[in-house]
Amino acid sequence: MSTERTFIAIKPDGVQRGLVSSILSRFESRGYKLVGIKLVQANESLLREHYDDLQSKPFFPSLLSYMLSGPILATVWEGKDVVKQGRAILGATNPLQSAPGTIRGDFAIETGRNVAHGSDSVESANKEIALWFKKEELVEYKPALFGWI
Ligand code: RTP
Repeated sequence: MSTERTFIAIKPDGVQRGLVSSILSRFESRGYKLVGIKLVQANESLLREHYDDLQSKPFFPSLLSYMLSGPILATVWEGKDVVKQGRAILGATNPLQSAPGTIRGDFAIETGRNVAHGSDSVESANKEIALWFKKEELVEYKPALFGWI
């Protein structure tokens, strides 16, 4: 793999509110390349592993039931600085602090229903991609028109 990758998930509220295409288009139009995508009904063990560092937090049980409440759209994006830029495109975790123009700043009003997730470092991205995707579910390709990405 020559360029950086990140894991972006559209959470159950994002899927159920019909925000999938609006959220994906922000990454596409920024210039990032989609290399993996699938709809997943997560189970508790997957989510406990994904949110391993949050298991002792008081909000963890409600986070778990939120993330189990419906399918999640799991995606992997590739491109320059995509981990940091992905977080910027998402906006702050708490929608009160997310700037308008970001995904959370435009679509969310509660931390506990903040429509999407993005990896917070290259290390977490690699861990999360390996957790949510099998190697063969990620597609290597060179976009015909945008070889510069
Ligand atoms: P995410 O993993 O979803 O991208 O969020 P994040 O890194 O911006 O924030 P993190 O602190 O890792 O929290 C993960 C998710 O847990 C829920 N949360 N609820 N009620 C609360 O105080 C609270 N704090 C966090 C949010 O859904 C948050 O995105």
